[in-house]
Amino acid sequence: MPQETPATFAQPWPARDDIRIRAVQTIVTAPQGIPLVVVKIDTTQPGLYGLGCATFTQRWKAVQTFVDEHLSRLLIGRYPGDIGDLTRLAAYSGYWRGGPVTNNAISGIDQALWDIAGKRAGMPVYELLGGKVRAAADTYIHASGISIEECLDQAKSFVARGWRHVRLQVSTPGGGGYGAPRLATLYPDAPYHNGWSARDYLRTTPDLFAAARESLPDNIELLHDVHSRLTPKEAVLLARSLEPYRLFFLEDVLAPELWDRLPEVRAASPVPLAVGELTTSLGDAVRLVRDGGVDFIRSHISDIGGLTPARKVADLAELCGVRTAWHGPGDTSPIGAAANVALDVSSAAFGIQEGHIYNDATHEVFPGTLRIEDGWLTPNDAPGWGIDIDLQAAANYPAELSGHDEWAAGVRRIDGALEAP
Ligand code: GCO
Ligand code: MG
Repeated sequence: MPQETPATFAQPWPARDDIRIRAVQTIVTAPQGIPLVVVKIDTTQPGLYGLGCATFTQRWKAVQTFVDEHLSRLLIGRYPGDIGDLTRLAAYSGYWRGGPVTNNAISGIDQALWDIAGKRAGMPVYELLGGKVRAAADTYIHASGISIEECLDQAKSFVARGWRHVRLQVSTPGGGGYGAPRLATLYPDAPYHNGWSARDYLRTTPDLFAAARESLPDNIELLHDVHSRLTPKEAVLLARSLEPYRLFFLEDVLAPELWDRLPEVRAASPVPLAVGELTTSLGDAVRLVRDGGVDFIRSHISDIGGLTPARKVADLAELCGVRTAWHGPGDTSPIGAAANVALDVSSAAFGIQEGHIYNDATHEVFPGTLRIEDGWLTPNDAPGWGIDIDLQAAANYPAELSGHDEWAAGVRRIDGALEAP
């Protein structure tokens, strides 16, 4: 049972009833080998609790401490319906704001409070947001391979299972490639044998898409993730070389440090650009949408503070003609995935949703986890997120430190210089 802490911070105004936050705890579990962080908020009403995604898989211990030691005492005794005030308090009380640790901690609280609000209203969260503007969210899925052939075989199997959008990644020489298995080095004489070469990546990537257009049905949409590795000029060269293959989007051509250059790259790019999984504040996301740097905004919503800020981004995107493609990889808990879908079906700015196939163990830990069917994600109609957690099952999958550190340590150019992972 979560530990009960005495109320420290008084309710600032009379609440409309006497339900109060009783306990706040983080749960860390790794049913698919990836540490997932979830915040559980219990209330004084027996059986009424909420769950929120706080997954910063690489630094989960920091998020856990942040919630359990710093934020929970601000919340105990407060009325759970004051979501705006409670999340602003969580942010302002630290004085310095933003960043993935802070925002994931706040997101855990924010999404758990939305879950409670839905359960109290007897409504799914998408309905609290104004209700559906579409029946379901179309998703894209990741196909990858050590060779072009292997990648396209996987893509074909996804198409056969109903997907209309497939992201293609193929291995590049050395250990630093993104999104596909490691390949033996081609650079035995270089200072760092397992390095990654932007030059070779730019030369070979169009071959993958040329082959895809020849062997996949013509109506299938193709996507690709660069993972922040290029200079602005290289980004334009890649985008132009991919023009004949009609990409749905080209993702993360530049690292966040270079985002000021996105408008010029976008202006010169014949393919739509998707950016944003590395936004770590609402302000970052707003600048990308407002300043003309992106065709698709794809924040990881717990990294900008949860549903409350993300719905503002969705509204701004609608007004600016930008579409959403919320980040939804395996380091998003099923609660976070449900939050993505609640936004997807309730926002006119929806573009596409990144899909992830959760394994059986994840379904066991999180009953109600959404399943992609024929490429579509349909929200759960149960109140709140409609997703539960089995604490005993969660404990059967203890988390270890993320393997991302080991991988990132090897992402280097062939001269040995570290590269953005
Ligand atoms: C994506 C991403 C992820 C990230 C991962 C980092 O587009 O899905 O780039 O796969 O690399 O979330 O932890
Ligand atoms: Mg990405």
